Amino acid sequence: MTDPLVALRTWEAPEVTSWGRLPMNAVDRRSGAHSLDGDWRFRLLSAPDTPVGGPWSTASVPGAWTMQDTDDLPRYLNVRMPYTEFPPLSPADNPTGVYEREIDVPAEWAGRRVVLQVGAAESVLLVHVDGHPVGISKDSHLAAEFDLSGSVRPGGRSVVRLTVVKWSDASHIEDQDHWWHAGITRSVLLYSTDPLRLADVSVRAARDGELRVDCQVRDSGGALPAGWYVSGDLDGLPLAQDAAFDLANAEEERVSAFLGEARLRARVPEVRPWTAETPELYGLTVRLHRADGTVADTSRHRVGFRDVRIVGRDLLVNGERIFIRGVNRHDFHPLTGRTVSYDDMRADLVLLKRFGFNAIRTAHYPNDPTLYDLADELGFYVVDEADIESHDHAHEIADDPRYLNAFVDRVSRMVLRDKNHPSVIVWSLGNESDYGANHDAAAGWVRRHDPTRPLQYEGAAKLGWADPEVASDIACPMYAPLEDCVAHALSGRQTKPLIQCEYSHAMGNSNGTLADHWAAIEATPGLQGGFIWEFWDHGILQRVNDGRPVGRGGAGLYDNAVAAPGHRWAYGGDFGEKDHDGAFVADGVVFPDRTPKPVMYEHRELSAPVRLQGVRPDGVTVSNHQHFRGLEWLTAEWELSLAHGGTLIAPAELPDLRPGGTAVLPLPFALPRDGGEAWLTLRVTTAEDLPWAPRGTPVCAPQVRLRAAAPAEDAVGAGRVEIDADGLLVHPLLTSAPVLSLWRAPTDNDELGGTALRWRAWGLDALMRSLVSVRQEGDGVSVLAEYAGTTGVVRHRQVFTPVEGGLRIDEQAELPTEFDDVARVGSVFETVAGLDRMEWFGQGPWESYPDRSAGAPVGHHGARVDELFTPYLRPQESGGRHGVRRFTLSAPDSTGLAIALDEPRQVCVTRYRAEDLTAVTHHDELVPRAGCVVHLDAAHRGLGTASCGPDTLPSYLVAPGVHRWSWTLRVL
Ligand code: IPT
Repeated sequence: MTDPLVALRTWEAPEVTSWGRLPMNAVDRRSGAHSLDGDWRFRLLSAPDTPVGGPWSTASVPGAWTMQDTDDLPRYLNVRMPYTEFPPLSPADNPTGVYEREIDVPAEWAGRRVVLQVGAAESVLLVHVDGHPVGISKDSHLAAEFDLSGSVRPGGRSVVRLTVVKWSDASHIEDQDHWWHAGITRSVLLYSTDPLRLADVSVRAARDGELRVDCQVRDSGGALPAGWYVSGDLDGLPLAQDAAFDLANAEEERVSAFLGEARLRARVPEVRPWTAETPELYGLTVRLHRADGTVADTSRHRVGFRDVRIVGRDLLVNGERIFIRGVNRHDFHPLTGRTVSYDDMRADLVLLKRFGFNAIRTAHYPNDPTLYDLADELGFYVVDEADIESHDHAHEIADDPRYLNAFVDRVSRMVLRDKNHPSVIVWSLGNESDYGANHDAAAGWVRRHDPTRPLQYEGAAKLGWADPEVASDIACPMYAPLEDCVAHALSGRQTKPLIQCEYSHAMGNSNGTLADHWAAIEATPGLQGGFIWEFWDHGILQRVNDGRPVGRGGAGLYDNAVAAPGHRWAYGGDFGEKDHDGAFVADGVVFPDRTPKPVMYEHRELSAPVRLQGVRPDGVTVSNHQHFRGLEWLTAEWELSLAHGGTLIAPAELPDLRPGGTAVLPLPFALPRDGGEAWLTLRVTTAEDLPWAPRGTPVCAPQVRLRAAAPAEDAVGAGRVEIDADGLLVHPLLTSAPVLSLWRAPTDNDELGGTALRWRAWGLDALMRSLVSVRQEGDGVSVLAEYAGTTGVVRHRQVFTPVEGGLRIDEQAELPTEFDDVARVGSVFETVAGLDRMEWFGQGPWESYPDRSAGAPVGHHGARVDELFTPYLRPQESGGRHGVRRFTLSAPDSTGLAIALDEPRQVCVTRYRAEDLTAVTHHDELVPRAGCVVHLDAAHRGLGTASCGPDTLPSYLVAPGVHRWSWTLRVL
């Protein structure tokens, strides 16, 4: 007999969002459930209507089959669909996974209701039990539940078959920017309930301690039995029945009611409100009783008391205008694709807390349910986003009535699932799906069902940031230029909070101008922050020899951002896809193994809860930049860095400051007369063990300059300058003499923003040097050379003068007007092998660039040269240090080079030439050179975020005209 679920081709029917699926609810069923996770029998068919035959293999659940041992591999495309069929159609070649296993239904479940929960299946789930159709579900990122009571026998054994169709009408609205996978990606459970049960529990808990709990009750028989009632307590405090729902009065009518409703209330005295800074949770237990008082059902919830409101153009949490220091987060893992364990999710959030993030947008679908528990517990504001992105066919679908039900279904089921989480402060209708009637229908449902939270949708907001008609309470643009945001806030026309749903695209070496954004946000009423795109670099751990994903067994095969030999982080195109969007999938603030990229340190400093406001004669002004708490959870220590005197440490006493408060602390050190440039840093760490950080975890290190550098005079030296026939410096420790460099290995921003194209057109990557003259000048030698590109010529003069202990090199480069935006102007040279350590006085210790340097304090820093390079997935300019005053490169026996710069400069020391980096596509292909490749830059272009969004600001561009720099070179 033909299977009706197959015969109806439900995977090409957007009107069918489910069949036989139970309504979504927020009742907690985890305790007492039987896990069906593990190995299932598995067959991969080429299409859903292919007869199921052939031998079984096994697949692990939860898990995408694209990350297991099948020929259907992960595939990365951003906007474009991976096939040409128009919605709602699917390609004929449509991988379909058939999962099967036996379930034993306990005999004790006799008389109870038996429910199957499938955590997530991508993209259509068809359920059969013992060959009979039970149900259908769509939405790859929400659970589906089915009542199996009529299909299974307590004490008996049944066969459950879950058929998962990869491509469907639903794929057209799940066209998000990440890998395409398929399979059962979240856990599968079997549980039982009493026929009389809690159908849903809705909690409202306000910051004044007012608690309201609405319970829905159902019975399998349809009519409810007489006399049932609900009770509850909050950490032992009993809840009262609401009079309006007084069962005693209503009992007669309700005896045969189909849906029971009960409302419980409490007023919690001296409530401790929930905020992301103070994630105070209370334990709520709700019990459903039979008429004789015995308990038929129980549900446990954690409750946070808080309010979210928009007043004027401000988003307020508990009455305070908060800042959203957010990140976009996908459910991602380099070994499993989409399946994330509790430990993985916790590790994600712990890391975000440690780096100053306080908000998450669940891009672009409801994340794993556990994430919200962790966000409640650790303290994050969540923008919860529905699983709707129709990017490639956005315009057609937004108003297509066939998809109307799917839009409302996806948004409403998310709200029904997540409504009780205090962390969720805003609902989002989805991403990149144009704007149409289907959105308004979904928005209407949310506004009616949950008037306690604002709603946002970028696709609506972009029609007018202040437009009251569109379905968005928040102006939530993506990648809006900073000046447009500031102009809007200052225009007098702003009516809604401005919080960018995506900004500062973290692809490769990126996130330039983050500090400029935050300076503007903190200074401009109306701006409240945004969500960086994004948390992860979605590199999949791949074996290089056979090109297969490593899968779950790969835990030991990466470390400190780098994949083990023979492995790499795969991005688009690495699994043989013809059409793909390359490394655009690797655009996170952490590497695929969760190692923080340098931008994380920048972010940590920009979100510092404690700031130094400046130096006064009587001390340093310290301020509390939090919204809700004092500084008692922090401890600190002063550090004084002297350019010529090392580092001094002194204990610091943090003042008792309310949010927004300031105090003047006396200067902890008397400045020594001869220490030169001096910087005072407040090193702030956690004072006690916190759920997300052990005591002593760094929180921020605000810094002020106490004294500027005095101009240095180099004593005349007696040495000789040796110049070869090409006018190049000859030096025993240099294998390649200093020459002019205007080029960097293009970053992803340089490439995708189009700047690198101009550089190549100008020939900056292969300048032709020709010697013009060599002249004796006083004690020194002056060398003039020309560097010809394809369209312009740069004149470059170097004057080498002996100074005490070495040489001074004064350089000047004159850029023609056509070279109006180059990567750098500076010197590049290479050293002999063996100089493996760099010590410097300047900004550090992590990588920094002119427009991403706020998180790197000035001080004495040191590292192995190999550690200076940041292993971005696609090799590019990397490893720079901003504001370097002087440095040494030394061998273990302390011999080596000492370089001092005339001013703080951008310096980069790595094992790679720019052309080494451009010659390869993945980090594992790089072969380090034995010596050091050293760049000293008079000027270096900012990084910006032009791979998706604005380029750097004009002030970080390298202008044409004359550039001068000088430095000394000494042997240690
Ligand atoms: C925007 C998307 O919302 C996000 O999913 C991701 O693709 C990001 O950009 C870039 O990585 S859409 C983009 C076309 C503006």
